[in-house]
Amino acid sequence: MGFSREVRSAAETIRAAESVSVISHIDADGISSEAILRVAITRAGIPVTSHFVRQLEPLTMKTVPEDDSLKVFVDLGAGQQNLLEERGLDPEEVLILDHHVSQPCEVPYRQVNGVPHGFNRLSAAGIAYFVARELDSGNIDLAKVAIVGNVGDMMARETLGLVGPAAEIVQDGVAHGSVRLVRQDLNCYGTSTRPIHVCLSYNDDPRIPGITNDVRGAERLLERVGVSPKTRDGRYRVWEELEQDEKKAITSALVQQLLANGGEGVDRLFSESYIFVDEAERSPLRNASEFATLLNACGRWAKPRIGSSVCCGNRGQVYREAEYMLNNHRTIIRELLQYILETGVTELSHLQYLHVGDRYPDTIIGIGAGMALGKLNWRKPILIMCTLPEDPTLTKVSMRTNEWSVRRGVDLQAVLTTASGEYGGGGGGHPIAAGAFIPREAEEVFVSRVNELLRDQLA
Ligand SMILES: [Mn+2]
Repeated sequence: MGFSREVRSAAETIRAAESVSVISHIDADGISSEAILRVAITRAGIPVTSHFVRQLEPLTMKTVPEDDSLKVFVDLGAGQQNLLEERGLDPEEVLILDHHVSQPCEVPYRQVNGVPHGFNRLSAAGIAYFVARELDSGNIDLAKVAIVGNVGDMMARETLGLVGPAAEIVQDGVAHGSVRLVRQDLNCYGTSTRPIHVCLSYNDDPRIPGITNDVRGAERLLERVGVSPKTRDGRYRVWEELEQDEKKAITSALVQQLLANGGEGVDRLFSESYIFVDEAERSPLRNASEFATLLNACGRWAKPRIGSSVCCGNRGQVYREAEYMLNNHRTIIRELLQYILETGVTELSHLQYLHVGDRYPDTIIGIGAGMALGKLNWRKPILIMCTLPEDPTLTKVSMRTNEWSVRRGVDLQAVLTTASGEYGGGGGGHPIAAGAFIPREAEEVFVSRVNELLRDQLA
């Protein structure tokens, strides 16, 4: 069955349901997927309830209600069909909307998934969106939320913009009027909220000598090209509000800085960005990547419903709570970063690593690892381990690297999948960021195995 037919048939399945239960994941993609489905199903006049899980495993299967609703698994389910089977779920009461690789299964559960059709850069929120649009063409107002999910799941990262069916969603958002597509924007995080020099100095894709990790260097660059970092009334300006010629002056200077250092990364200086014109300027909801961070903050601190509610357009008290989650998230990540830098990492030939014990929740150690990498030896991938309070026999592993290493052949997903598999664990992710669970007693041998695999990749 072609992808469009899968989408049409999923919409028919939903339309025919008496009631729907949505089971989704707590990250930005899962939260936005759930919001899209809940809004679209409610608009279709069908009662819907939602359930969030950190991951679908035997323990969390109990959140799947035992009733005769249609169970829509989104951003999960494809790889856990054995759990649905074990639970005895009938193919008639299940619909899977996922973008992860499917696990072979005896029961023919219905599924919409871009992967078998070669759409590898379409996240679950994208699939949920196509189903929602099939339910009612009026649902194109949800394109914006789908873009947040796709960007949050790094679908735009390698290609410097959304491609394939995800690019069609961007076009819908533009047609609807809620999305502004900027084709050649600065490839930088925080363009709607951070002071320009901070925004520039935090960026390491591409890594710019004299700017990356150097706030003073970034300030001097602004001075040199004559762009005032502040408004007349003394407030720091953000990238989004600069005049065209000011942006041009800065990017030209950045290109020169890169060329003066060998020219590596010039091709990654620009990327598409997606601005939400109906959101307040200088707010974290103003562009797709910052909106995604807000959702991740809600999810990682066990408040996915707050994030979902913001996706549905709720502001006021709900938005204040989401903002609180975001600020709290950032404070704790700063503490974690401080902890990593103060404790120090152990360096192996191709890897640096640290065990943070139970000091920080496993949902944020990857982010801390990513931030620490820029301040440590950024040429070596970083691996952070932590213990899981709910299961002391398991260790969570998070790894981060940068585009510089990926271009040289590093693939963290491959490394962690292989190494964790050898010790009876499991892992996944992306070349640049990946995670795994391993048995606690294997920690030491696991780390040296990862180092060996990285050495092989770079050979
Ligand atoms: Mn996803």
